[in-house]
Amino acid sequence: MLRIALIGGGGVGKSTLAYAFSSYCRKQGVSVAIANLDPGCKHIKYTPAFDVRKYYSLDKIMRSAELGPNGALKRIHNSLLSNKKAMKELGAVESDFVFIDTAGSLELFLTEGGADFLEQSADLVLFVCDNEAAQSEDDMVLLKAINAIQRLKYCLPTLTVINKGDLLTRRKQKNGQTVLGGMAAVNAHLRALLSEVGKRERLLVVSAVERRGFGELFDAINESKCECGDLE
Ligand SMILES: Nc1nc2c(ncn2[C@@H]2O[C@H](COP(=O)(O)OP(=O)(O)OP(=O)(O)O)[C@@H](O)[C@H]2O)c(=O)[nH]1
Ligand SMILES: [Mg+2]
Repeated sequence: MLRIALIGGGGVGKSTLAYAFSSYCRKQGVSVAIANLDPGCKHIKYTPAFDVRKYYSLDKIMRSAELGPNGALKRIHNSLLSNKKAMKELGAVESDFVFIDTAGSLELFLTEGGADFLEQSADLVLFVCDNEAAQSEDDMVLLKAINAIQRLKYCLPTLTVINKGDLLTRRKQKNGQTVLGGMAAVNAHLRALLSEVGKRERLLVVSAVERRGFGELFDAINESKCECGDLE
């Protein structure tokens, strides 16, 4: 069993990816379950094997504690770790792959109590961002840095997944000159990485809606198993 947390900013496509990629994995003969860890979500496309909304309501906590959505989310995550019933139910979800679909907040996991939750409940992290975060070569360096910070924070293997690959386009400079952007920037970055002997880093580009890049993502997850301590 491999427990895979999808984390990243709001609206980057974590839930859509969890839904679409799980059906791809099933076609590869892998059993999959998805846990919903977003207490504020209103619609989910998949049937969750665990749903945090059974235990917490973001709206209720916002009202009762007079907090905004981020504060309420933080409070729920802080309480979740000591909620034995919820953690037991989440821990009892069994499948080859268990995807943990989290709420859109990177700070929750980088600087708040969510990091402890991740370390206890996941073996591998998919850091999901979208086309907006992959517009230039500088963005690639930034993504690499964020990946490194995450590995430090969680002590978990982390794959960076650029979703909405279908929307990656070349960007233009203000003076009309075309600069390397979008998919071209990703490719240039990968070429530079490949030229460095011994580098194992990858940037995975997928499109959850067009279901592209899933083969590479599936392979990368399987290759991460060694790093996760799952050597079968
Ligand atoms: N073009 C495009 N749109 C996508 C893709 N994946 C998701 N979306 C759209 O992006 C929007 C947000 O998708 P979600 O899956 O809800 O994103 P999320 O990261 O789970 O959002 P939060 O849970 O609110 O943080 C939806 O309108 C999706 O249809 C993709 O690969 N390409
Ligand atoms: Mg979501």
